[in-house]
Amino acid sequence: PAIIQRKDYRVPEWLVPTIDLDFALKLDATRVKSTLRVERNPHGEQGTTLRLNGDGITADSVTVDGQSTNSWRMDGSDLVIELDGDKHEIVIETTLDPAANSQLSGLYASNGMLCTQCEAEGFRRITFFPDRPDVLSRYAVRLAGDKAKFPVLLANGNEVARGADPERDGPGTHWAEWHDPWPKPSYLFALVAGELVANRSSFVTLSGRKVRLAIYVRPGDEARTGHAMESLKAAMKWDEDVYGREYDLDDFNIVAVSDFNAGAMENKGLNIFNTRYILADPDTATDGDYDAIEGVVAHEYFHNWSGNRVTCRDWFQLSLKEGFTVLRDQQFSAAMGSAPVKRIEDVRVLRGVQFPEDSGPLAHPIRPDSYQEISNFYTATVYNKGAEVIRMMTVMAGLDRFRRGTDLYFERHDGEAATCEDFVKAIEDGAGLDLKQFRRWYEQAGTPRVEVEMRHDATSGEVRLILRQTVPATPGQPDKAPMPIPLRTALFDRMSGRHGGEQTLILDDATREFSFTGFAEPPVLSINRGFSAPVAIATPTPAEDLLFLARHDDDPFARYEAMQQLVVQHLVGVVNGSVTGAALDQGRAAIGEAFEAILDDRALDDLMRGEFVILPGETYLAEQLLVNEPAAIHAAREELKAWLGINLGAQFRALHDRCSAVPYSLSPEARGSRKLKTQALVYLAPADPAEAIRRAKAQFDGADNMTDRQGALMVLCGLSGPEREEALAAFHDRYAGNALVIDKWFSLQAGSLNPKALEHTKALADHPDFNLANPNRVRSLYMAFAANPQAFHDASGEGYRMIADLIETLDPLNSSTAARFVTPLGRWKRMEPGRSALMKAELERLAAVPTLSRDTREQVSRSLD
Ligand code: HT7
Ligand code: ZN
Repeated sequence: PAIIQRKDYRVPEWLVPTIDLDFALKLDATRVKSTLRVERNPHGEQGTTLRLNGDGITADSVTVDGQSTNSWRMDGSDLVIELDGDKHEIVIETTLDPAANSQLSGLYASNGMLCTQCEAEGFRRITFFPDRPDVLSRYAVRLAGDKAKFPVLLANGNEVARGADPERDGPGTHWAEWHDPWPKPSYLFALVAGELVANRSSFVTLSGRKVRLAIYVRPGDEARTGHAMESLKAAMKWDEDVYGREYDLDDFNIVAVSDFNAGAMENKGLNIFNTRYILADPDTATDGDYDAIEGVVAHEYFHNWSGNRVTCRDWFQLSLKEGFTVLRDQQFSAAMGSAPVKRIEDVRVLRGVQFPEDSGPLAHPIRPDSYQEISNFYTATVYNKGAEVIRMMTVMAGLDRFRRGTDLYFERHDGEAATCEDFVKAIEDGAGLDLKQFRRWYEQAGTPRVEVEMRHDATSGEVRLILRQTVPATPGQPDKAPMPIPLRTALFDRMSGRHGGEQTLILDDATREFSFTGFAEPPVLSINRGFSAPVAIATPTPAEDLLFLARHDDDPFARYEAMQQLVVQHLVGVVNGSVTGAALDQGRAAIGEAFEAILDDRALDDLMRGEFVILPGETYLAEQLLVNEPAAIHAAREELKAWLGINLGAQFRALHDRCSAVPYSLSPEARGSRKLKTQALVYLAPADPAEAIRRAKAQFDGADNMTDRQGALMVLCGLSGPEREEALAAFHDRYAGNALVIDKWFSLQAGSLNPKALEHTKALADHPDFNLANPNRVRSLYMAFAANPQAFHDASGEGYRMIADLIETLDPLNSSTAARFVTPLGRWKRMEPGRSALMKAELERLAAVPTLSRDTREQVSRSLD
């Protein structure tokens, strides 16, 4: 298989300043006429061959400068034309079958409508083109189709004309013409045609221009678009206020589709969304769904500058737009709600998904050096670690200086296809930072481990803090150089419970020592506050210090972290056998005490309290162990939950009562109550199942919103009894036909703590509502299952077989979705021997499938290496 290397980048030989696209739209036979004006790139190699990428398409006709020609040939899937001049007009006609496009890349049909997904390499499935992000063109698009089937015709930019021309386009048709004034790469092209209704609004920009806003959905769904619209307007305002970025077209359109491979897509002026990130009302969407919609709507909007106005030179630079845009959406969501809660959630995702990626066979730097299939690199590393790397720049520079850097970046590179290096240089110049060594964060994979040693001299009152870093070896990178790690740090006086000011320590060598004075007693160390660097602090902290920080730290993240560490250190000890007998009792008692203090702390808001009482996840716990023992980790975590439920039963019952009395609203207080209400049930369930069932049933039956209903159903699902079956049936009946809610119904069962979750998942794959063609439905069942350690890691290996079978069946239909399921099987090297062999055997079985797609084959072979 061809391996594409970052170092092989060459500027394009030919540019395409303009492209006209003419679509005669039909669900099963769309004709595309593409007119490219091509020009030799004076900076490129001066060859005579124009290579136009294609994928699964054939040319019906090709003309050069108005003449039909035979100076073209197919080279694999690409169309190659020999040209003798410097400027030519090429016209190519293709015919597509969108209804047969199950890959959901290129032009495809979804529920009777037509839509596109071109990132990363979908445009070449529509027409032949130099399908690379550094070829920027002005697009003029004409769409024609049956007026009854496709009353709405949308493309990027501005609608410049519309009408009907039955002689040209056929009876019953209409057409629309869209021009996008902003040159863009092909991956940002989009069209939508279908029966859609719009929620319309407007936004007046910084400079007083009125922008028309519309969110298009299927008829009947428009009442559920209000939150997305409010999120969009808030994002537009925030980007002006915080980054000085104004919208640049007269229209901003969003379309929601139910068949979509990812969350959403930032096509210029025409964002296309998975319905999951648009539709919400209290009856069908949880508080988490509301937050996700706000974040994703903002993310796609922010791409208008970080991605569209300044795009990527090549796909190795993906983090240039994705890392930066994730940081921007995280900052936005923090500003819209509780900043500390948002930080905790973001770190939970990083540690639960990205840290395992960074320590596994698929580890790669945020700017990878090679790939076979780019869609495999839309990863937590490129997105979330990419955001953390830029966040560290904000820590080192401060927000004002960072803003000077981003202003310079946008000014220097507006209208260009840029690199990560361009971004770093602009921040360096604009913010006045020296990022020479910092560039290693772009080059090296792996999560740095920081060891901490504190030496205290009682006579002089000096404290010496010795910090050491190691960056673990990762595939292809056995040796690493030290990276600058900014650690926000405070030293607390034990007596007063206060510190004398926070400092940012930069650990920029393998070992560094920092000295502090004025400490009669050894202080308590609060380090990596706010999670200022994406590293693991490898040295255990004494439990008494963690208890101190959990009570006194004035950094909310550090306080949360102290609680988490207290639990992590205890559970890791239980699993590896070092915590037994009296130590086990003491450990539990300390955790119980800390929980009680959190439950009683009146100064804490409920949203934050809700975060404190979530135990570290099993994947994160597994990361702390050299050899993963999923059954032991699960048992230890469940036993601790039960112990807390028994010993703090009165508090959890009181909490459930208190929170159940708070009426529904979207206020932070009410949201906090809903979060805690279900958390209380989570602890009561293993401690007193009958009581938990009674309370969960009452919560389910009385719920006036999805957060409470889903929370109660989750708890019931994990238990056994008629209440579980009744609630599942009632939920299914109530929401029959509402795809997004039925997805929840699948997920709750596949992700459940119920010991029969494996059996239930198997049965659900045969449920009439299950549909392999819809990625949301596939993910709702199988991603939830693969993320459910006790079911997926069943000692029989049946869970592994089920995922491998899914990959094999799904791969020919939708390879990029299938490839994503390889990751959970890839963790075999860190697994205990029995399960490790079973996982590896499934990967080997997949590797032997001769017809495997490039996407899946790349992931399978990297996982086996
Ligand atoms: N930039 C978008 C990426 C995306 C995508 C990638 C591969 C296959 C399908 C896809 N749909 C969208 C989304 C984003 O990060 O904003
Ligand atoms: Zn993005």
